[in-house]
Amino acid sequence: MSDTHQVNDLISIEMEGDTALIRIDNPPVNATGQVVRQGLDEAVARLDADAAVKAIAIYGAGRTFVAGADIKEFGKPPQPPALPEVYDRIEACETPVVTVMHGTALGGGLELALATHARVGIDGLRVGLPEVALGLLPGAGGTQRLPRLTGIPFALDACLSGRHVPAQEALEAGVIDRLEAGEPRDVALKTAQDAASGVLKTRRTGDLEVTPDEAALRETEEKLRQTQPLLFSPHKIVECIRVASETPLAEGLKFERAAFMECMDTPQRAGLIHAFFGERAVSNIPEAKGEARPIDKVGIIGGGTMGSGIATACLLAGLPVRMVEVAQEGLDRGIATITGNIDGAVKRGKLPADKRDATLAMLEPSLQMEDLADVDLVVEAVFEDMDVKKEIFGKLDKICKPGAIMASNTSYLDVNEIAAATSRPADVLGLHFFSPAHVMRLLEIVVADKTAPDVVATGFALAKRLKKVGVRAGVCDGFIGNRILSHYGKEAAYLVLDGASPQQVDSALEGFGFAMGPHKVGDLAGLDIGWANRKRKADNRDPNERYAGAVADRICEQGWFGRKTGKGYYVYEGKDVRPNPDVAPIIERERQEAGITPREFTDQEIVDRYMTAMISEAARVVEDGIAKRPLDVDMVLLFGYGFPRFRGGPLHYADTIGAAELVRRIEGYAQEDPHYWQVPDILRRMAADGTTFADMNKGA
Ligand code: 3H9
Repeated sequence: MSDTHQVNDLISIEMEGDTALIRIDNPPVNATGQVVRQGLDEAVARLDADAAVKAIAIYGAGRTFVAGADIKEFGKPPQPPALPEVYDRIEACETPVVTVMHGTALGGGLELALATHARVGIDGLRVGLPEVALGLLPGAGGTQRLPRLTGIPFALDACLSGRHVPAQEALEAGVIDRLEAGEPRDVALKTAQDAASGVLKTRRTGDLEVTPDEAALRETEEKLRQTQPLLFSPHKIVECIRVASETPLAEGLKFERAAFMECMDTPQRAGLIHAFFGERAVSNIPEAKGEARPIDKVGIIGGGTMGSGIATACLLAGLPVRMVEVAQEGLDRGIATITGNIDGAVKRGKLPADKRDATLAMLEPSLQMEDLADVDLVVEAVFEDMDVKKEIFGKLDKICKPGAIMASNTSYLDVNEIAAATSRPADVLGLHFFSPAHVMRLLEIVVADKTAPDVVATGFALAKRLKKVGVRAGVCDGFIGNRILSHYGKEAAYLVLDGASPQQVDSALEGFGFAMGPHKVGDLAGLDIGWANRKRKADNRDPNERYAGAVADRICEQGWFGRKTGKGYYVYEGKDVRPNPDVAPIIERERQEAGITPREFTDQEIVDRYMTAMISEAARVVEDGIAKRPLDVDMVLLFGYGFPRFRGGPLHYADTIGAAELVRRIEGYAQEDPHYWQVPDILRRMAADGTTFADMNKGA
């Protein structure tokens, strides 16, 4: 007979003969918030004091074991008991305590298991210490106990990659002692009985010694210095693991705790946690939650880089694709690109090799638009020309079945105008993918005036299916991302005209954390794209605006479009990349023609001006309602534009500067160029009432 009682709302104890089962029930992911910590502490203390209890097993209710500490508590005043203290008390118990894990055991969840005296995984389990992705380190014993079980190389890899380790690998590495099948409660009972009878060996992890491995530590330190010089927590992780190999557990835990608190105090931790919740919050809007239309087959118009990338993304998600091109040559090129993409996915381990052929077989190439009659969604991905797009949508209107969704992958154009070319604008929206579309995670879901709610919901459902981060955007030139980009892109050009070199601008921004500076990005994307865009807008150029495209235009006139032509701002020869020596004279001539006396900029000035420009336009995008919340802008920049994740996004970063300082900066810059530098009204209001973008995220 079992006898169950609640320790508190989230923790219960079930007695089965001389064994006890502790159940953690804190949906959705059993995070160890204060009530869980308190309940666990009480339950274990009570059972350990009971001489009739021969073994204790801890398991989780619901879809997963414990996914870690409760991230929502971070940055707030800590509430006792602290997680490491609870775990130390569990490890110290006289009664054997074992853990049974299912789903994912992550961070503080795995650390709980490491502090118990044996660990059993249920098939399908994944374990990991992903704290590094939050700017933290495993702070409840993970850096000290894991190397005692697995050795240093495995612990370094687990803590620095944060990856979710499959159960079999965890078993082989010594993280878990057994792998079993069954329901968590049943396996927990059997495990407790085995521990009580001695069939399952139990021991304290802290009693084990770490095998020293100086070479692995040195090599990792050196690699991190080169690859992650700006991040704080990875370096601290290595320090902690080194200490684990040199000192007894108690001292190591003290060191780890201090290092964890240091990480907790960094702005990187705040930025990365903003990114964690932002990624989830973008789809936490009523429009995303409505009923979606079923999508079983996708049509794609255009086999260029974008069309092929979108087709690849759909195929990898198991969605059949019909791809239409106007000429056989274009179709062949598209098929070749998709085949290459799929082979790349196999090589990178994204697709099992035995699924390659079946995945490619879901692609149906066609030269007839009429073949799109049976698809549920069409994504048009031809070049940016309004007349061409209108013609295509006019045809689609006649071809597509009732209820089919018609989407444009336009990156700038007016989706209302495109929708008006059909008799069913409610079925039209923008789905703006980012190149390469099978790799980049951002999808802007552009909602036009007449787009139906279930069409918007389908956009979000598609993003989820393609494992993308779908962000709602309103209609304007460039939507969220490209509108902001075209503004701060000008500042990069002004900096060069006024005295910085393209290389200095790039290296200053790489020093801030961008993977690549704007000129390298331009070379990679193709300078001809911006050139075409500037020509498109030439007739409507504002005479008061300082022209930013002069240098880039001269470069393009030489036929230098960046990487694909071997030359742009840089020269590309194999792996060798160096500044293009012919660009400096071009810049010089443009400065002379504009009567500019070049001046020196420090890297900090470059970063300040560039970031202030980005923040200004990002603020206006929120003010105009193109983005619903500041966090939507942040996620667009993080997932589509290489913004450094540890800085959280431009508007999260803006809060670290403060609205008043931003206004002061813009007013200062405006003395040179009052047209470009204008204080957004929203920023002025925020400066006056002392509010932040974070406040707006909370309110929305
Ligand atoms: C840590 O443990 C520190 C310790 O070392 C030391 C402490 C002293 N807390 O992702 P999903 C929410 S640091 C609070 O959509 P999935 C999430 O926001 C922690 N909330 O589901 C979402 O809420 P909503 C180390 C959390 O099935 C809901 O749960 N651990 C937490 O795609 C569902 O999440 C990690 O970093 C949390 N820890 O993926 C693991 N986790 O529905 C972080 C999730 O309101 N978590 N939520 O939007 C994950 O990686 C994934 O959530 C997981 C499930 C793989 C577990």
